[in-house]
Amino acid sequence: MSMPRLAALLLPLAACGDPLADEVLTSGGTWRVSIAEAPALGDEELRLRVEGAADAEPVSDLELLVVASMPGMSHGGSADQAEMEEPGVYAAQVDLGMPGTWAIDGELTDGGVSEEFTLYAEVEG
Ligand SMILES: [Cu+2]
Repeated sequence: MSMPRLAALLLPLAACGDPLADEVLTSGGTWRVSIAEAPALGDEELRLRVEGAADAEPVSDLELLVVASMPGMSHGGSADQAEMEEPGVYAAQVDLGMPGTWAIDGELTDGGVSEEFTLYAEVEG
């Protein structure tokens, strides 16, 4: 495929919302998820912060499934069940083995409510 055609395919994606958001609302609008601290290259732990979208209070005892992958590349992608470290802070096992932009896909579950999110972590080389 020629470069101009490739660029034309990618442009609509880039224009759709903020593609590099490090803080997002979950799919049903119940929670706000953000990167708790910028991860470093090779980090095996990624900390996410989860707050109620309405009250900005830390949310405890959620189930959180996290998958880190690099968009357009074949590495990453194994899911981990995150552990709550303190109210509103969850740590997931990931292997951020390459500098660049990582997509963090997650699913939060609280009883019968399950919502998804995607945010992005910038890993410095
Ligand atoms: Cu990569």
